[in-house]
Amino acid sequence: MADLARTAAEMVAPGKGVLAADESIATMSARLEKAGVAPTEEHRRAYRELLVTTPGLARGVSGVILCDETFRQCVSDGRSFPDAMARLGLLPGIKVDTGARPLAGAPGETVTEGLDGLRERLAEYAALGARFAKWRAVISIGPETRYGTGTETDTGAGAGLPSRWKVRADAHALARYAALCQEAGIVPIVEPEVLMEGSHGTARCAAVTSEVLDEVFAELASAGVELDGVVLKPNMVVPGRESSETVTPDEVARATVTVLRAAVDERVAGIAFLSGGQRAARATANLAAMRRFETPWPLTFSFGRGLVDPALTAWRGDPARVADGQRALAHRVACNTAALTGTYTDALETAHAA
Ligand code: 5MM
Repeated sequence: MADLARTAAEMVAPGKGVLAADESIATMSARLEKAGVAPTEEHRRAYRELLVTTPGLARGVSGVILCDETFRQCVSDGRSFPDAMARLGLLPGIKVDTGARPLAGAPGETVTEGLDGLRERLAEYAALGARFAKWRAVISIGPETRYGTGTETDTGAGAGLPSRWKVRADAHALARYAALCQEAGIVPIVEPEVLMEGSHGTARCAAVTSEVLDEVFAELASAGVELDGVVLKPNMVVPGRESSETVTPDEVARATVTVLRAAVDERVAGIAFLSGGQRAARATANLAAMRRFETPWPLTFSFGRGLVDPALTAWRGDPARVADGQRALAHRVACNTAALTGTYTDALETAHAA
């Protein structure tokens, strides 16, 4: 167990975060197409090589999460991605869930799958060099039910979601995954993501995030998961994308830390936020604002889009623009590292564009 706790502490070491580059083949292909790049296996590989070989990446990034395809690919010098990363001082991580599928008994809701054969897959990933893993549950917030008012939102699609059954099913799967990871000597990133899609306000996001985290920690306890060998990857508490509510980074930080303090066990090794589709600079500003609050665990980033979107746009599949893509990623890492150390400013944010 001491090894797991050491690895988890390394993942959330001061001034460092985790890069999520584990988009599934379908998601990565869609993002490449949107950027005007043909969605081939070689482009997915080349893009991930650009990311992990960014000069100086390990100064602000402790580890990188990859998907199965990338984990088995090689960088240009012939080394496997996990080997190349280890040499670059980056912990290799692997996404082991197989995605969200419709949940029987919960119309319109999903459960994240991937437990079948997971023990064997984890043993193989450990042999290939995986030091940590990730499993993401996705929770949608539907319109609030207001029984008896006769309005359309009472019974409209998704009203009242998430259901208890969905929350329990995802929490149970996360705990079984986490226990299997620890058995294999791999640190689990536990990611219950409450999505930003919807018109709900901050209060509803806070209530749903609390409910989800309470259930996750109850299940982790039932499964005997050692919390100092776990990194939690939650959403920030923010209003839905279609909400008219506006909030400042300080308000996001206060709402988020309040929920986490009440729900997250103090023994957890650290908390690494996802960006959730927020604008990259906004996710960083929110993270910077979290520093004003004391917490029993280190807080950091495990952004996907919030780190890599500008790099993909700068690269656009052109080998001559690899250095541009790497500069864009290095800039986002520098901004987020500054957010962690209290040196994030508007000037730093705009420095790269200038
Ligand atoms: C990088 O994207 C991850 C994999 O997504 P799919 O399995 O849907 O292809 C995703 O789990 C990501 O790690 C989290 O959503 C956090 O990423 P963001 O972009 O929200 O920080």
